[in-house]
Amino acid sequence: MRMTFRWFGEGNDTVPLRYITQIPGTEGIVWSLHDVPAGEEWPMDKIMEVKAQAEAAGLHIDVVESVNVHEDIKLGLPSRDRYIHNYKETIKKLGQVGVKVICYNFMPIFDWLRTDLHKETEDGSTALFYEKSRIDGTDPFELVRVINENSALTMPGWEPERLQHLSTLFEAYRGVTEEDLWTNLSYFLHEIIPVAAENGITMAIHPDDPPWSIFGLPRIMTSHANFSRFLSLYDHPANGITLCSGSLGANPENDIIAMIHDFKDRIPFAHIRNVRVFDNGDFIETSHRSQDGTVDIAGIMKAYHDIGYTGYARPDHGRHIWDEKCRPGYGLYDRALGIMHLWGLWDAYRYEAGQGGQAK
Ligand code: DNO
Ligand code: MN
Repeated sequence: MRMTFRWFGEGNDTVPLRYITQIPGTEGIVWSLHDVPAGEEWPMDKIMEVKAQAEAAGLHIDVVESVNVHEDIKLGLPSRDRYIHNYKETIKKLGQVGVKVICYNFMPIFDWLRTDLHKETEDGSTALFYEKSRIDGTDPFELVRVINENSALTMPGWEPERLQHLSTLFEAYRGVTEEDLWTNLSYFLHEIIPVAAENGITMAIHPDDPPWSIFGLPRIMTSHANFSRFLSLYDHPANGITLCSGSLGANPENDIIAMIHDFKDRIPFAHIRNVRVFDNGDFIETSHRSQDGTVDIAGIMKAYHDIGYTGYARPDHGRHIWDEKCRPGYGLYDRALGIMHLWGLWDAYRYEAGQGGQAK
């Protein structure tokens, strides 16, 4: 397992790179060019800038999250070919600088969605929270306004420039079904996977978060069956999955341990985090420990251990603890604790299997 840490870029993240280097066993950043709009080709000089910064801190840039997919591609519009062309050019450039995995998602309009970015918990920490009834009965425009007002830093997928076109986007998705989305995803994969393969890159789709339809928009990367279907759309090792335990775990019917075993050769990147799901469908993000949420993180790490996982991993979101001021979900403290918990489990399983306490 190769541990990484998401970093949003100089001036765009509260965590300095040298702090990341100091987290035990953490070898690389998970990065993106957050100021390049979806659909545009990434400029080489900006890619090189991040590479130089990371390497100066002793970290690699093997994993990119995300190269965002333009809405016209998800919608299957004729203009998609221009954006797919740009996507391929970006893949080629990332291959040239040694990137190995590109994480992306295929969610219409919204990336991950929560109703509260700072929900107070019993111990005084705050965490990302999803209140189902508020989403079910809410006007999406109002929600976007509130979320953006409460966030000091713009979150990926929530760029104000993009969201001001929200009504046009909703209009465009009217009548687009899940089957349409599958067709458009398949078209995209057939275009980009060969380019990724030629350039030494594995594409890794992220599950939808939460893994169900919101505001009537279609969502397909939600379940075991749908991930199987995804892998068979283009059956090639360069067509992989970012297995995110927190996103999939928001639906307790998802058996993540079974997915790790069934998809074992197709998981280049693991997001590992816990959530607590309540009976009414609400969920809150918690510490990584199995006891603190409803996702069995210890069982998940055992599964990764048992398949001999050699891919990349990151702790994904954390709570906001010790009064840290940070991007929602992306502080230093809880994610660093998460990494140590994951390594603790990993090392114990290795030790137990006679693979040595000091093995990687
Ligand atoms: C949620 C997070 C997401 C993820 C993007 C990937 O679990 O990991 O923000 O980064 O959806 O494209
Ligand atoms: Mn994730």
